[in-house]
Amino acid sequence: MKKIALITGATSGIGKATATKLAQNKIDIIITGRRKILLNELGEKLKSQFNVEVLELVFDIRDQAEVFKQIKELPDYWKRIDILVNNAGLAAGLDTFQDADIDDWETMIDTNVKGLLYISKAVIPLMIKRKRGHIINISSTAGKEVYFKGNVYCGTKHAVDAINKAMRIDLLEEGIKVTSVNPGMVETEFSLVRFKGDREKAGIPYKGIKPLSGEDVADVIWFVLNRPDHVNINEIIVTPKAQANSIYINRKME
Ligand code: NDP
Ligand code: 8X3
Repeated sequence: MKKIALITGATSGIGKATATKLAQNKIDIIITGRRKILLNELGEKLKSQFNVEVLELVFDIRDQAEVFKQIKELPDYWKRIDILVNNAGLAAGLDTFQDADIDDWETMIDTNVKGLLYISKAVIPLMIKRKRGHIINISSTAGKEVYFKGNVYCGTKHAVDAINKAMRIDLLEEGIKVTSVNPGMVETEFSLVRFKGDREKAGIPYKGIKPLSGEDVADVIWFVLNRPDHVNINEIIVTPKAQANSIYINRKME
């Protein structure tokens, strides 16, 4: 029987690349995000290119009631979720604590932490019923070290790191694997979103280095998912060669 994966935030970047990688490997995919057109485009492409089933769910992960409704109303076939990739997330702004916009903080906490909790809480009972499943939580190097002006974004990713560990303990008896994938700098829409559409500012973090691509992270996710059943990778940190961690970056390599 074919496996089913649900990937949040599949309209771009890491989520889109992961959906593509899993579809390439004949996994049926539920893709989610707010941008309907992008989801539809990706859905059509995956279906025609890889001959898999794709279900597109358009919703805002911050909307608790909507998240639970979407999962509850899944057709029976799609309720057999084997893999949940908790990927939807963002950074909003890069400011000192004293200058940061409180709305940006709310957005990051509501999306990166609360959204991840809602979708997990909705999907996990389906996995428990089948005593199987694998949850991949996309954290970050920002969940390992705090950097200047990263304050609340780093806080949300540290929270994901802690939630990841907690999930693994609580789900141990249920036969469900839990892994965090912690990437360093990946060139996606992330920086453009963080700097609210300012392309010049968005390019600055990647100056002088070759960042990871969404596909690089998708490869790591596939490696994690593709271990034998008795093996779990608890967490994995992946950075560009030019990055030692959140703080130390060699910009003279390129
Ligand atoms: P992108 O901006 O390219 O993708 C983010 C995805 O999240 C989009 O598909 C977006 O979909 C979705 N999303 C954002 N907010 C919401 C929301 N409220 N409801 C539903 N979906 C939402 O960034 P990345 O691919 O880089 O980011 C993916 C994850 O990886 C994030 O959790 C990020 O924190 C993490 N990460 C990124 C790194 C990087 O350097 N890029 C490094 C380490 C971790 P839509 O806008 O259509 O709703
Ligand atoms: C995204 C990576 O370094 O911009 O999580 O915070 S970083």
